[in-house]
Amino acid sequence: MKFKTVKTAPIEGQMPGTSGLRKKTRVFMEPNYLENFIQATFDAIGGGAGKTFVVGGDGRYFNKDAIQVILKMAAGNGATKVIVGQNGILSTPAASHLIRLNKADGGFILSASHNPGGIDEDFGVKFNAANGGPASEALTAKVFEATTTISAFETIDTDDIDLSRIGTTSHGNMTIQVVDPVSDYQALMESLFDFDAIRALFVSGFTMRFDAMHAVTGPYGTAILENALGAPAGTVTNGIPLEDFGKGHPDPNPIWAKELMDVMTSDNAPDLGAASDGDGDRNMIVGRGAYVTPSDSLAILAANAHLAPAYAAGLAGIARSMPTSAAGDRVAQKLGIQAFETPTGWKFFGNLLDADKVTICGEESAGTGSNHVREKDGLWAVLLWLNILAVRKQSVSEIVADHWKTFGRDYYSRFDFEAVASDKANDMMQNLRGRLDGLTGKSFAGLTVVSADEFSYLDPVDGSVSNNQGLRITFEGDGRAVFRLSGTGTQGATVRLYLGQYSGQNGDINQDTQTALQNVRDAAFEISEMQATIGRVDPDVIT
Ligand code: VG1
Ligand code: CO
Repeated sequence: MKFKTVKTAPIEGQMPGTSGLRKKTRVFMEPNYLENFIQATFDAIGGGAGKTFVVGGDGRYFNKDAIQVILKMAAGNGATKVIVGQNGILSTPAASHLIRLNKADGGFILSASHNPGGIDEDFGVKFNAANGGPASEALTAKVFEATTTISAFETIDTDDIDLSRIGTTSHGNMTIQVVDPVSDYQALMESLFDFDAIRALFVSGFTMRFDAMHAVTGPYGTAILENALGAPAGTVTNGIPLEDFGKGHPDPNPIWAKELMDVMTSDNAPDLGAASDGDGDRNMIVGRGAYVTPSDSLAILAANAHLAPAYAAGLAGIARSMPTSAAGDRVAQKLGIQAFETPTGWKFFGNLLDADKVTICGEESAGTGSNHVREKDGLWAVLLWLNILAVRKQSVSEIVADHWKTFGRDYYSRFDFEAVASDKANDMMQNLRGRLDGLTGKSFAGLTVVSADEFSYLDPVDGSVSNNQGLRITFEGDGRAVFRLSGTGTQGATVRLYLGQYSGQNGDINQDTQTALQNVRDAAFEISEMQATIGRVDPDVIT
């Protein structure tokens, strides 16, 4: 083993987005591309010397190669220890847990989440800090800064390290501990939920289908749902992680998890359907013929969390990202606890969780999680649902209907316009931004604007401010439209339009979602002048 300093030069565009640096896989495979970003991260955290890191990824194409690069660079930068998932596999929440459990100084998670995988698809790298959560905006800014001035990176000369066997090996001054990706995570889940009650639920004949979408949650789902909780073999489908996710799009929503949706709306539908994404931090919940919107799922989990052992003492507070519906806020109000509204991305929940201001957090994009880790956690959400179903002994649709009767219903839908030319998308946002001040009181498609602003967030814990976090317009009659540009895409711009319409306890809570949202949708199209600016009003994906 020999230490080696390799000369390099800055590479443009290494600015992390909502969740790490995401690019086409071939971009990551270009000479020094990954190395530069990893070295910049070590530099931004004050070096790797004497530190412990966790490394793992969702198993997509290039995962194994990237991990070898990172392990060698960790040694080159003087790290003491790296904990890595067997065969390089770790789900995002499991990696977050390992960082916390081992009091590591941080971790590298290799994933582009729900984006497809393969040599012609997407790859990503995320750095999580010592609290187990995504790097703060301040830290990502430092990493980016370091990518613009980099001149060399540190590594070692050695053969590839065998990650197929569990155990600890020495590599010069650094040890590498290969761990089972599932066992510590499973122990954490067992400490949070009433596994006996869930086991009894399955014994009573309750049926479920968990679609791992050929991504990282396969081994987790099989170990926990089938082996530990006694769900019949075959409950987990598409359970073997593949480098290209079976050429699918591992995004758990009714569009991309169509195979599951078809089963859930058929005569043979099991009691519960669930799916997770590429790296295991998202979840979709669907009852027999009843899709639960992620915003509702957050609210329902919060309202019922006390039924699970870990949350029996109640919640400190509830946080949601701004585009997420206010359903969770209504629960917080009833429980007499605080509700927080943060920008999109899990990094903004970290401080609130660390300061014990909130226990449960969620995003409209199918992310829900709690203070057990510092990431959203797909399987955790599924297990909390199962725990609630085991205690309430009602169906998913009964629980949802009961929730709407108590709190009213937040109709919700997101329209995504993908691969829009970046300049056009920016023009559309700039045009709308420039007119926000004059919108209040004006009517669009028959709806009067009550307020219009650009969301900025003042972090109540560290006082930092994050500007430009989405344009939001509220209408008379409790409707809302939000516009923002995605920060996870790898091609052009993705415009997201989030639509919401509240209908109170006495309102009509049984409408078709798109019908209920028609007025806000028409008003949003008119206000944004989308047709004129980006040339389209037909979304690629509606969730
Ligand atoms: C999207 C979602 C956001 C989520 C982020 C990372 O970001 O909207 O809610 O936190 O992905 O999730 P954006 O900027 O594209 O809207 V994951 O599961 O892709 O790591
Ligand atoms: Co994800």
